[in-house]
Amino acid sequence: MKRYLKVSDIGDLNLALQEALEVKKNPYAWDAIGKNKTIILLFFNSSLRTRLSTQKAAMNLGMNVIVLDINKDGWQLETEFGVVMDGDKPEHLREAVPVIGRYCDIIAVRSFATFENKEDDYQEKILSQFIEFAGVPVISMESATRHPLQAFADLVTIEEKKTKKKPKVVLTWAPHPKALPQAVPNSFVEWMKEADVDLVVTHPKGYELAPEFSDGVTIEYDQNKAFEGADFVYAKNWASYHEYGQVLSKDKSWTVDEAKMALTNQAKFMHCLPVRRNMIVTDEVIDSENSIVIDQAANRVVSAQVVIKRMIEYLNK
Ligand code: SN0
Repeated sequence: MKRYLKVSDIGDLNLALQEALEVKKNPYAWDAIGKNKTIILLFFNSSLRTRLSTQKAAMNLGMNVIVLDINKDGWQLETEFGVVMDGDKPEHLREAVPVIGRYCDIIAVRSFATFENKEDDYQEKILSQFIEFAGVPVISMESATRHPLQAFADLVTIEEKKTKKKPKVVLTWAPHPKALPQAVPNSFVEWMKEADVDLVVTHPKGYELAPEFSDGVTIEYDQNKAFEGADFVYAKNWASYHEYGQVLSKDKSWTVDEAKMALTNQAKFMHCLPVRRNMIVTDEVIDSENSIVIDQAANRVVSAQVVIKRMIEYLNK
């Protein structure tokens, strides 16, 4: 695997799932394949799970790991082309990325949507410079439009926890004080469309995802109706796509609570974390036996390890 940015990069989902379960059962079976290979985890934004799980996955494969928080260490990077660099950014990505590519065999990068400009975000202005100039394989650790390591871990979690062949999976918008990216819901929908699940997305009007993700997906604007018979409830906030980056609602009637979970088929509760308690979900629901958010986070090591393993196999060919 040469790059990992979206669902199509993983190929057959059943094969990926099989490999994930093998890796989970025996995480150290490939502990020599990454010897003398270096991965850099480069962050433009905060991280807990992504940083730790990706580092752990790389270590399980015997790799050397460099972590760089570009806002704290290194030069502030210019990302616009053709600008006179007379401001506070001493270095351009155009040099920084290929330099890093000479030191590292794999570059993993996190760069969230900035919400400054819809086109820039949806054309992946930052990530695409990494792909173009790195000269080595690139992994997205959440880009402006997608979070594929999360979605893969979510799929593994659903596969492990499901009690029927084709579970009903509901992605629900929930309120949040800030404007959050669409990356997590975009990727979740992108993956669930290809998985063997019955997917329903529910959100207030105005929160429709970009057409490339929402096309062909069942949208139910009545959250209670959407929850009926659900086997999995995945909560997430996102800012509006159509009124780009706007918070159109903070309606607490969308918070996932026990009354809503009672409408489901004893659904498992999922969230990618970090989660705002009593905004997105009540304490009672996230602390209940049906909450699988910690298992979901644990599977982040598994998804990262499959991806890095496939990249090392590609490099070692
Ligand atoms: C990020 C997001 O894309 O929604 C990362 C999720 C994996 N979440 C946040 O930035 C949460 C920040 C907050 O203030 O709650």
